[in-house]
Amino acid sequence: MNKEKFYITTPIYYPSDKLHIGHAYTTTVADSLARWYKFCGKDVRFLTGSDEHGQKIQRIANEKGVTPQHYVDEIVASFKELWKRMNIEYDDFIRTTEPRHVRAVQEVFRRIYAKGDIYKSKYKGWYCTPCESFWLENRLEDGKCPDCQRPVELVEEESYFFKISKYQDQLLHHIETHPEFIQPETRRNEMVNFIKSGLEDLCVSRTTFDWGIPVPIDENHVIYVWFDALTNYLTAIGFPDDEKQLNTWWPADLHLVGKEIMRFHTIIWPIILLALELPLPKTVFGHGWLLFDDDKMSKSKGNVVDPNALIDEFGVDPIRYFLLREISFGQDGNFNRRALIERTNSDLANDLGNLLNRSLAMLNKYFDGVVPNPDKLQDVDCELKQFAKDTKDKVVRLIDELAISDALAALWQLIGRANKYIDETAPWALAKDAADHQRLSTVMYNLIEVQRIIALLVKSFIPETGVKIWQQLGINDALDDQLLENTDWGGLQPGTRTKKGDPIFPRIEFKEKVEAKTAESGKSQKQPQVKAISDENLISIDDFAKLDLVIAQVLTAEPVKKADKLLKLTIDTGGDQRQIVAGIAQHYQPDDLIGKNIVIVANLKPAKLRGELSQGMLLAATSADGTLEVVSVSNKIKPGSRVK
Ligand code: ME8
Repeated sequence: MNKEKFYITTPIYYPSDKLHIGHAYTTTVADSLARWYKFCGKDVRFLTGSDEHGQKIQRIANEKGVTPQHYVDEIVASFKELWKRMNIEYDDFIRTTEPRHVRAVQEVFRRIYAKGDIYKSKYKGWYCTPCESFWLENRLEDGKCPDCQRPVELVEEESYFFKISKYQDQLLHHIETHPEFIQPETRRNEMVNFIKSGLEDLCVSRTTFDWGIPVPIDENHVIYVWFDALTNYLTAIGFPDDEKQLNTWWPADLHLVGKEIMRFHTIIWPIILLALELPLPKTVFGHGWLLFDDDKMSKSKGNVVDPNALIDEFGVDPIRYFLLREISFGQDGNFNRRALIERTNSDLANDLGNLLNRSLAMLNKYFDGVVPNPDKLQDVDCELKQFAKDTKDKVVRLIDELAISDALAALWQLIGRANKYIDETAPWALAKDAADHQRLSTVMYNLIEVQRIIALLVKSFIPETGVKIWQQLGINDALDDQLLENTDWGGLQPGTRTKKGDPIFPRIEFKEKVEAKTAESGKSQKQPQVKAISDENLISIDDFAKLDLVIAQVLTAEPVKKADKLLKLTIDTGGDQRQIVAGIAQHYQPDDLIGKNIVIVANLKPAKLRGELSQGMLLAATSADGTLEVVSVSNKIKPGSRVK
């Protein structure tokens, strides 16, 4: 049997310090996709590793008074420990100091040199050591690195140059004819503009330090660290010795990288491959940054979040789930402790955890914990069964589109549907009458069966939770052997003895009180005065740009129980759905809002109001007589449009 292959990679990280949550983000996404495609029956290879050469590492080792090798060995051990704790199941971990890699990089250099595409000359220009990138004067911004805004150094040295300009048109043609090559589209446009502004030949060797792979034809030079690092994707699949392995896995299906290193992966790397006459990777996806207080996390800014400390506090799956669900893949997103706790409590403890707990408690009570035989299905059962099937199809499609957060949102709709099924079928009422015994059997079977399917669909993303649910369901078949096809309805064997355990996600108590900011729009009955313009209340355009004001369409609206001022709305923000809670119940009938295109602050910290999660705030204005009107625009403006 010939399985379809899937080769996925993360960047290989610099061991310039311990890893932070930003690195964990890319690697968690890659791990989840690798697990998902294995589950879908593909032959998957998942590569990560460490980028150990270069001036930056040599300097740090010197400062610490140890050899670079000694220094990287220690840090790389901490990388591997972290990945183990995060349940990252890579197939290979490549270190650029390994002999297999040195051989591969030297061979790439040799081949391109033999082709006449590498020549010796002199470099005079700027260098950003944190990014390990060369810059010509005209690309600098305020004399600083345009990527990281840090100071650059003047470098003047003999260098080998790679004629990348020669491949400019060929690369542009490839990008234009392969829309899937650079994703998301905004990054493609940035890269195309960069290429069109003209590519300069690239320095591919250095002489002012020696922590690198020697140029095979000139021992005075070491190979430029990015030329070295990018080659890792070939080394790990046997280049140059193992043709068969290389042909099996190359081209890579997906290089996942942060947006700041797209230039290396979509310009320099493809041109190296064009020069080697090898096919180009199918997709390079440049995801957004994880921000902390709206600023990029970085070691030099000292605002990094340590994943080990988070795992100690919350366990691994809340972190994996938060990263995958909270951040729309491709866009920047804030890391926020409060939001992590909210997500854990609402989605994991309430929705998923309680579903399992309630169901198994009832099964213990009514059937001694043993799954009964189902009888005829009624409409409500068929609906649940269809919902499970539709969810599976939707998740398959969304993951293929790399819409990971949306895929999890869809999965949680199924969890919500299963919780609703309990309320609709009221097993406790059926249990009161012996005449309803068959019906109770069917309901309890369905309830456990839908959770078998849920366990299979979530296990790629939150693997520890998948295992915990599976164990409590008491299913004997090994979870690792289960594939997508096992999610068809009816796979659960009647007679299975479940093993109810502790709640899989205990609720996390907040230390501070959650502010109810989102409800405040409807509270004030007084006509507010517009403040006169004065220096104290002026904001800069940058302050305004922090607000993510978005058009959203109201899909559903309903009152919040025991809160006479609140309405909860499901809104479409252009491809994503979310819930907001607003203090407008005394001014609007829920039905009047459905279909309206409202304006929301989309990047407001989520909050819980009367137990309901609110992810954003709508804008509204109050008139002199106290009536309130929600700000809205016509339906000509599509949901997701930005208000500027
Ligand atoms: O660039 N948000 O290594 P690196 C999201 N060695 N992702 C982040 C992040 C953040 N705040 N911070 C880091 C290098 N990352 C090179 C790569 S590949 C041939 C060589 C993730 O240690 C993201 O994937 O600086 C980013 O591209 C990568 O870590 C940079 O890691």
